[in-house]
Amino acid sequence: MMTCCLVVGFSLLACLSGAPPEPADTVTGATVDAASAATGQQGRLAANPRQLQPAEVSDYQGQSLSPRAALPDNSIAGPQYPDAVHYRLRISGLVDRPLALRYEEVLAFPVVNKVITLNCVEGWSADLLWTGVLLENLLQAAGWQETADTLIFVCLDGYETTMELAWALERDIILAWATNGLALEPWNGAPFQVAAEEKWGYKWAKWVTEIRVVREPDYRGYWERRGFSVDGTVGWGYSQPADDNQPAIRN
Ligand SMILES: Nc1nc2c(c(=O)[nH]1)N[C@H]1C(S)=C(S)[C@@H](COP(=O)(O)O)O[C@H]1N2
Ligand SMILES: [Mo]
Repeated sequence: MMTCCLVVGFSLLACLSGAPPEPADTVTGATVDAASAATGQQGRLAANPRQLQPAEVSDYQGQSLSPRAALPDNSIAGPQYPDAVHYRLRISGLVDRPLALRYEEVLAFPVVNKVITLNCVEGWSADLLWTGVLLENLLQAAGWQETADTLIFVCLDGYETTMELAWALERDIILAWATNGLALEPWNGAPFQVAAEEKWGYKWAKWVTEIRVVREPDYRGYWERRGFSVDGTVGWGYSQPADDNQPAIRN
């Protein structure tokens, strides 16, 4: 019954967006309030545009999850409030069809669920259930070009970070719209956060507004310019300059 609501919800969204209906995976026990997601509430993608669960889930398929509230907000400019009416996820650069997708158009892509650990270089980590869409599916829709090798994620707060295109494809990296069964909110990255599996937290771009498909493997985002590695793989050493005035350390 609940699964049924999800499928109906997604078909409805697919119709609204004009995209062909896609078979949706199941988010266990989820329901989707398609109407409020389509219109946005109070003109914003505000708190809980989609109430997926009556409450946050604390375990998923036998794996226990960290509470969302355990995540410290260490972002460069604090919560961001995307505008539901004007918000677009842009996919630009080395693509055949540049896209500007509305929130509900992104949600109409097939749903993927994964429990993933987020590790911040500050020394904390958290295991959450991440729900979203494959970057690969978004990139397919835009038709990425052979020459591309890097994705630059541009965010509402001016933050930027990158990911190797091959990594995004091989590791089935998702652009997440929910954690622990609840939609992302302005305090934790709404509408979308990159769940950058096996990469340090600074690679998990929040409040994403644009994915630039480029051939620029050495491009440095916000923290990369301040000395953190471009690759950002967890477990590899990272080095941070003593202050921002020092030249950035190369990978
Ligand atoms: N737009 C944006 N994304 C961002 C950041 C930021 O400041 N701005 N901080 C990064 C860092 S350093 C970390 S550790 C993670 C934290 O993600 P969380 O809020 O889901 O724990 O977000 C990353 N994504
Ligand atoms: Mo971080």
